Amino acid sequence: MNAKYLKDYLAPAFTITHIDLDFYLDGAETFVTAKSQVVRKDDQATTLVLHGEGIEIISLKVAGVDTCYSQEEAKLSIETQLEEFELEIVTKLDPESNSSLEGLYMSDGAYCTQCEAEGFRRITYFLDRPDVLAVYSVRVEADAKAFPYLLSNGNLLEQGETSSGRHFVKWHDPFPKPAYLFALVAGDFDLLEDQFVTSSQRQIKLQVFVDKGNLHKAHHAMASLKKSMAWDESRFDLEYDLDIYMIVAVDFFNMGAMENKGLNVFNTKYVLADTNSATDEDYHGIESVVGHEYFHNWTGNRVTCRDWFQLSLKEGLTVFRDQEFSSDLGSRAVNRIHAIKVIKNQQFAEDSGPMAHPIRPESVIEMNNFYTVTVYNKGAEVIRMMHTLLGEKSFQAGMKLYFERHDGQAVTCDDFAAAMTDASGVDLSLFKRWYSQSGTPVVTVTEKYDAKKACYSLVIEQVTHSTADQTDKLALHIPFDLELLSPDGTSMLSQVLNVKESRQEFIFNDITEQPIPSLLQNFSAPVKLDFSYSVEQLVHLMRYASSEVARWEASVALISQSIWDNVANLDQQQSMHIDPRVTDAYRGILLSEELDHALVAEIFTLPSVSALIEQAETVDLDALATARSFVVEELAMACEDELLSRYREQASIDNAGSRALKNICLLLLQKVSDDHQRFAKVQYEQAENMTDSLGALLALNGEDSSLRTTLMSDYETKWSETPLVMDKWLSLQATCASDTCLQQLERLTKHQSFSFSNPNRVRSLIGAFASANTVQFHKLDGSGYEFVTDTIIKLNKLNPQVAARIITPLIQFKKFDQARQSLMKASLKRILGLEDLSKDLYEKVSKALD
Ligand code: BAL
Ligand code: ZN
Repeated sequence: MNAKYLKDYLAPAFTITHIDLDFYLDGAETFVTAKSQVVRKDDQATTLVLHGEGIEIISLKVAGVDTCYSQEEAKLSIETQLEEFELEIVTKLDPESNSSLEGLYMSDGAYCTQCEAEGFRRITYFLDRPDVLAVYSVRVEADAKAFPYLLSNGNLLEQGETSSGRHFVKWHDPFPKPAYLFALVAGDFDLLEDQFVTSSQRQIKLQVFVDKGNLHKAHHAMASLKKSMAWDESRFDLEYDLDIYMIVAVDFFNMGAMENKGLNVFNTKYVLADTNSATDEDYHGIESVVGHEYFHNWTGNRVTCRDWFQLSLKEGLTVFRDQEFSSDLGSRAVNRIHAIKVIKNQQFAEDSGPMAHPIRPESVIEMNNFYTVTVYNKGAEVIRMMHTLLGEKSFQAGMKLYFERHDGQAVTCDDFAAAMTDASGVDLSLFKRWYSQSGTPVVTVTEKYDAKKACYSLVIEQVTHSTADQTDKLALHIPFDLELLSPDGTSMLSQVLNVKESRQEFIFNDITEQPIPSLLQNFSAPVKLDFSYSVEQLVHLMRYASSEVARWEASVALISQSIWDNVANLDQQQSMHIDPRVTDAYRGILLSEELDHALVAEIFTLPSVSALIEQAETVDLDALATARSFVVEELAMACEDELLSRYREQASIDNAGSRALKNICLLLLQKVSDDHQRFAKVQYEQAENMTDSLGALLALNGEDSSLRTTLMSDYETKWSETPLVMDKWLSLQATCASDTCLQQLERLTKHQSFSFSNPNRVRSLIGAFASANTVQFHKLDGSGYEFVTDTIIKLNKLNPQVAARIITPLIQFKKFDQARQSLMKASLKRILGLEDLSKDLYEKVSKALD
């Protein structure tokens, strides 16, 4: 299985300017007629090479004449001397047996498509690459009763009846687009309609389609869409362009959602919500994903990627935009904390594992493997750093210039950076290394203070260690946000330093007292900070840092230090203990009146075992888990009174921040005494929303108990007919700390609420187990690895994309002891030995075993 390389990019020899698609939808007898207007771009080219996979050709005509072609490895070649011609291809598809959920497939009785990255080639033979932009006209015909709604991109042109109970609809999308943005949906839905009036007074019809009976759960998605449209106008001066914007929610979907022009297809998880069935976190996720897909209309659709190596051009930028949207609408600090956790807990792991790649990868075997936290989330951090360097005004000038230059084009990350540079005058030439260099820089800081001269200095050194994909690393341009606090907690200085070399010294004069530095504030660059903070300094930062994010960072550093100290104690066979200054600092947070409840909840959400693993080079997992449990219990015991009073205080307050705080207090109280189970029982029984129900169950999920069994069973009975709500139950089972967890999971793979063919179900049960139940997954008898491996093998043919997603924790074995490494490698070898191994799995497993 061959890799493709960025360095080999060639502009297309032919392009397609228009395509007329005719879909005759009829189960296993589905036909697609595609008439493409092909134009030669390269005078020398005489072979038109099209992409196509897993589809049957019924006929192929060039300029109206049946024509010979050759086929080899998902490519079809036609010899031609013509400059411009119509290519007509009829293909036959079987959407019902398409379990990969790429191309045209069925989701619960509805036809739908997923074409990014390379799904369109499973519909017809085409130039399926993002730099071929065509105008699409689409006719869809199907049975009128079973499929009353026939949807595609753009504006609706015409509809009518055909013979024997069938009907058709014609759509036209005036904006040229790459094939990955094509979409079709045919089905029977409930429809929520609304409208949005743009800043230039155009009326846009808004439609959200959901499965029958779910209309009452579509309102939050609709409200989020309207907020997104208004926000993109006010913050980015970007207006919607078509007359209609449609969202369709489907239960079978590999991704979260897809930004097809004018017709977004969404995973139900990011549309359906009411307070009974969805948590505050779900509500937030919906707002953020609806925003993300909407923002793609400009950053992705109007200006798209030249090739898939440039994926971060649209994804990094759009994640940055959705993060800003959430931060402008909600708590900036809490949103930032969530984004930082993704980088530290997941992206750093990717960077230090076998799939390390820069945000603009240089080689790819299966593109679906590169929809990663690196391309998306580190990509967003790179945009955020540009924003820090340029400031909001110049950044917006850069965006304006980017659209002026490139509207309607397929471009590169370099084109984006050039627009930013040209609009701002800021030299980004060194900064652009972030696009090509993988790995996480380690930034080591040492401080010096000369009281006599009132001079404080910081030496900042950076090094990026070699990664699986690259050995030679260069110094990066790192915006390093710094605050100096005086011993009484006042801010003495706040500044962003430009770190550009391997070693730099920064000198600050007139610093009359020894300051406490708040380093890399707001996580101003995606790097690992190495600074020997004392307990006193961290406690000071928790109390006084101006930035709420810095206070949270200090709390994570403080508690982590305490856990690692106890790992060392265990290694040396010494008893464990916790410094009272740590528990006092945490108690101080609970006693503080001024802090936002959501922020307090974040501070008390103590780092998970997997987050702690990312702080170390190698790990003794058993000692780490023991030390963590000890510290969490000690902290909870030391704060019991405050946790109880905070819990009681929030009980009746109806907002998300208070619920988050209440639920984390409840969870920590369970570590103190079984007596506190009664709070969980009452909360579950009296819950008026899913956040409270789930909060109670999560609090009890730390161990087996008869109460847990009773409540889990009650929940199962209550929600057995609501798949998204049962997903939460599956995840609770998968992340239960009990030693019997795995036996339970094996039984649950046969539960009526579970199905291997639905990605949401697989992610909720097996994905959650592998990624979030670190201790049980890494059990020394290898049973966790075996269980996940069996699932991956089952999914290899059924849905390779999902298989390759859930394998991630299994390929990240380097930090573990030899015994675990051997077991994990043996599992990977079992996968590598499969006949018909998918490209998706091959790429990850072969790199891991390399
Ligand atoms: N483009 C794939 C889904 C998303 O990132 O919006
Ligand atoms: Zn996206």
